[in-house]
Formats: sequence, C-alpha cells, structure tokens
Amino acid sequence: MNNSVPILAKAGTGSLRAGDRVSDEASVQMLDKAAADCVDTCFSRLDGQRNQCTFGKNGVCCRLCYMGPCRITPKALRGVCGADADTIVARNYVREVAGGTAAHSDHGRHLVLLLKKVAEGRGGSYRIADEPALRRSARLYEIEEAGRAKEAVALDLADLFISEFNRQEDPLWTLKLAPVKRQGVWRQRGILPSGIDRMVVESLHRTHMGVDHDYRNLLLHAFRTSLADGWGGSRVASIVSDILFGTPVPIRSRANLGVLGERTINIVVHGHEPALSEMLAIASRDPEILAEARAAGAEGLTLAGICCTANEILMRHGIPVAGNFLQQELAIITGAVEMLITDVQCCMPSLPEVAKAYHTEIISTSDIARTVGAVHVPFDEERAFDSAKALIRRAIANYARRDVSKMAVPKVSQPLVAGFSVAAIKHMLGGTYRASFRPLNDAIIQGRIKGIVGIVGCNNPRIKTDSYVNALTRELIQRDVLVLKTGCAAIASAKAGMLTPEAALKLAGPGFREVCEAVGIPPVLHMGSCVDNARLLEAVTEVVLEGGLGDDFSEVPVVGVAPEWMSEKAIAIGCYFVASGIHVILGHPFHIGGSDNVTRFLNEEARDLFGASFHVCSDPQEAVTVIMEIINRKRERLGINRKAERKLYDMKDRRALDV
Ligand code: BF8
Ligand code: SF4
Repeated sequence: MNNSVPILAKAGTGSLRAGDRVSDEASVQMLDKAAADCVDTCFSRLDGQRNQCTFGKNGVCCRLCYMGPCRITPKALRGVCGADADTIVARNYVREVAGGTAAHSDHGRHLVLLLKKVAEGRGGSYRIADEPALRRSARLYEIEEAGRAKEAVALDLADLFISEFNRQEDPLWTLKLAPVKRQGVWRQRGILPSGIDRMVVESLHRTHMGVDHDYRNLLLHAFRTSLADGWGGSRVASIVSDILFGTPVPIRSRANLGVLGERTINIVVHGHEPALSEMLAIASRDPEILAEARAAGAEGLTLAGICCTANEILMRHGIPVAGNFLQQELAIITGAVEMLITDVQCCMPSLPEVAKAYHTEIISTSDIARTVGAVHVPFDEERAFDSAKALIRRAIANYARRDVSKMAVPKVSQPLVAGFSVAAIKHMLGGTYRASFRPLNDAIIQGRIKGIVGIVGCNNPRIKTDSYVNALTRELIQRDVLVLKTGCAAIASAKAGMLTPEAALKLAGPGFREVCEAVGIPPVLHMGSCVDNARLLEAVTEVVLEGGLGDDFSEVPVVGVAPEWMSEKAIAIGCYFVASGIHVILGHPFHIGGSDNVTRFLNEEARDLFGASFHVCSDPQEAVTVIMEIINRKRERLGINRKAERKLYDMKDRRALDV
C-alpha cells in the first residue's frame, strides 16, 4: 500500500495554519514553503501521531522485562510481576532523569578528556585559551596553581574531573561549590551523589526488573542522579569549555533564519559539543578558505548555528544563530544551506529526508550519533583545524548544486547581545577591579529587581513555538524580574528582540529599567547552552555568598521555568533545580499522571525535603501568577518587601501554594 499520499497532503504545517504552529515570521514563511514543497516536518508528523499513547503519557507502560510489556488500567492494577502504577511510573521517571544526566555528562566527559590531552601536549589544534579561567577553577578545586606551569595545573584539574565520573562511594567534589547549607540538606536527605557514571548505572540497576519498587526511594535516587548532572557533568562541561575555548563575555550578533546569506555559502552547525564548532568558527574566517568560497562564485561564507552548538559559538565568537530546535528542518527548507553538520543531541533523524528536496548535505561527525542518509565524516580531533577546513571545502564544492529556484531565505533576523558568563556579569556589575554581585543583591533588596527567573529548555511542536517562552518573559520583565536564559529558550527571546539593552527601555518595569540602563545590560541575559544551566546555579550561589538574601538557594527569590520542554535533559535540569531548593514551573507535565503518589511527591512532598517542588502551569499567565507569588513570599520571609507589596501579597488568594 502506498501511504505517501495522505502524509504528503499534510506536509509542512500539518493540519493547522503555519501561524498557529510557530511564532516568528521566518518560521511561518518556511512552514508555508514546506507545504508548497511537499516536505514533511515535525509539525505534520505530530499530526500523523494524532492519538499519542495515553499509557505512555501517564507513564504506566512498562517494558522492562519480557513477561511484559504491561500497562496499568482500571482492570489491571498490577503488571505481571506485581508492579503497581507507583512503581512503574517512578521507574520510568528515574530512567528519564538518568538519560538526561548521561547526555549532559558524556558531553562533559568528552571535554575533560580533551583537556587532559591538551595538558599532556596531545591536543592537536586545541590550546588552553583562557589561562585565568584555568587558574580560577584550580583554586576553586583547591589545586595548587601559583608558580606552576598551566599544563601541570590543567593535568591535575583534568584528573580530578575524571575522578568525578569514577568515584565509587565518596560524594562528588563539585558539590562543595554549593552553599554549605544546601550541602547539609543533601546529606540529611541521603542524596549526596557519588561518581556521575555510578549514579547513572545505579539508576539502570535500580529500575531493572525486581529491584527497587518503592516510589519514594526511586524518586530520591532520581534527584540524586540529577545532582550528578547539575553539580557534576554539566558544571564540569561549562568549566572546561571556558578553559579550552574562553570564558564568554558580552558579544553582539543576530538570530533567526535571515542570518543565512542569499549569496554566501551557508554552513549550519547543530548539536551540542563545542569542540568541532570551535574549529569551524576559526576556520570559517581563514583567508585561504574565504578566497576559495569567492572563487566558487559566492560572496563569502556564512557559518551559523542551531540549538546549543549555536549557543556555544555565539557566546564565544558572535557566530549568528539560525534558529532553535524546531527550526532545524526549516533551515534546510530555505534551500540556501550547503551543509548542515550535526554532532550530538537534539538532531532530528528526519534531516536527511528533508534534505532530499534540496541540495543540503547532512554530515554526521560523532561515532555515537549517526543517521541513515547522512554522510558520516568522523571528526579527527588531533587534526581538528584541518578536519574543519576539509568540511568547509566540501560545503564550498556543494554550492554549485544550489538551485536558486528552490531558495527563499526569509529576511528576518534580530540583533542580540549574548555571552553572560557569571564572571562577565560580575565584571559588569562591579567593574573590573571590584567584580561583585553586590549591586545585584542591593537592587533585589531595594526592590528595583523583584527576583530572578531562569527560563530554560526546548521547543515542542505540541505548543506554538516560542509563544509561552516569550509571553512569560515579557510579563516578567515588566514586573521587574531579571530573566536568565539558556538553550533554545534563550534563542526564542533573541528572535523576539529581547536580548538587547534597548529591550529594557521598551519592556522592563521602572526599577529594573534603571538597573539595566546603569549597567548596560539587556533585561534577559543569555547564559549559554543547556549544560550552562550550571551557570545559573553558579550565579545564584554568588547571590547567596554575597549576602543579604539568605544563606541557601531556597531563601533567594529565584524560580526556574521550563515552558516548552521536550527532552530528558530538561527533566534532569528540573530535578537538580528542585533538589537545589529552586521551585520549577513546567509548561506541561511529566509523564507521571498515572500515579497520584508520584505526582504528589514531585509537586508537593519535595517541598518538605528540599524547600522547592515542581508546579505545572499550562499557560504563561498562570505561570506569572505562581512565579510572582513565590518571589513575593521569599521577599516577605527575607523581610525585604515594601509596604505596598506586602499589602498586595496579603490580599492574594493563598491557595495551595505553600512555598
Ligand atoms: O540542550 S533546549 S531542544 S538544544 S534539550 Fe535540545 Fe532542548 Fe534545545 Fe540544547 Ni537543551
Ligand atoms: Fe511487566 Fe513487571 Fe516486566 Fe514491567 S517488570 S514488563 S510490570 S512484568
């Protein structure tokens, strides 16, 4: 049976108008073009999945052994082995957290191994780009650095980081970077994680058939595993990236599909690990390469990024961002991309299929991440610069195959400022010689800034792309809330023009606007990729250490939000935020609805354990209410709410939100 006709009939946008599925004009244009070109996208494929599995959604499907698969229904309250909904839902959840932790941490491991090679003189084209960052980190980890060669310091640090993966029983060293009080909470709750690898292995062991069946015990291990991500693999990834590639400082660039050139050779990098893209960023400015591009008839070369690889090279080189997660297929549909290079994570297997309609070559570069239909060009780290140049030359050769009749690059992009590492924020706030978070703490205490909200995570075709992220961001800025962003949420705000200092003049509330103007910062600070959510924790740690806003995360008026999330990594991030004492708002729930006990544990009982929990708010307005309520309560407890705010707070319906 040929079933291609009905699928093609729904190509591109699927059953809805493009404007109902995506928010920005560039994406609307490309979705309409996908329909005209009869190209399927995730939006049309979502419609193909119309009745998504309710058992899966509720987390009550178990296929952990071959007596199953089993699913819990009103008529079958237990699987063949006797597992009930609580056990099944909790086990599935633990595995999701382990998946997210593994992805972030394997990325971190890769960078740590590269640091070790560089330290031993086997790093090929890679160097220690930021010696001050190396020495700063060494001091944090109590490694002697004064008077020692940078390579020797780097080797000690790399070995310590490797031991973070291998530790069998001792707690992770990196946990010591958290406020002392929070370390005490983790100890008291029995969730101090040991080695990162051990936590992930233990997650798989505990969830094997016939091992851990107590949902509370399982969920505590989910939190423990997530801490090995946020205070382990992710934190280490950020630190090592800064050492090898440079600590980000504010940098201007642009975002959205309009950054692709109509007359340049366009190369898009997509994925997460910065090692290859760093070299591509350098090679793309090589005069010899640029001359070759011109000799091929192009006006030059445009390197642009998608997803977190984009965030990495944006933060350090100002390389423009073509788009976030749901624009990966749309970039190809412009018909103007010679090559799309993937590394790991969030790269859709559909890319080669979409590329068939155009001339784009899809290149995979990591041996652990291949896709049928993509050309696999293993990235040779030892000859990284040459590897990068070879890839660019291949793209130059492909330029001749571009069919201009199929090309339509949307003339849509927005200016942005990114690159807000914690060190950069400190310098901006306090000046080079007295770098400090003091001005931020003072602004919060005085009420000019009400609180801090970290908005993170993905797009999801089940939600109109970027709509929740941007509506929420606008509302918060207006209410004098400083918004910190990473990942695809940061790119969403970039496309909406919110990552510029000028946006503060238009959008921020009066107190917050004054601060932004005085410091010269946007109201939304782009802090990097998804592993850089560890930078958010680092920033809040600075706030705590600076003093005046409590001595633990749970006391600071700070909230995390994942509005349009889709990935297991987002689940791990949410968990380490909550375990760190930071409330997390989700735009849509986890797959846990089949167990009231698991839901209650994550959304309520976690508050007694960690001082924070998850909250599901399906629309941005509801999220604003909950967030402001949390922030006001924290301010009230700190005794920094002004009279007017207190009155407003007293009048509030105190609902179920005991925060
Ligand atoms: O790690 S925000 S879609 S790209 S998972 Fe993926 Fe989600 Fe984007 Fe970065 Ni993070
Ligand atoms: Fe079914 Fe139990 Fe096997 Fe899961 S572990 S598939 S519930 S028998």
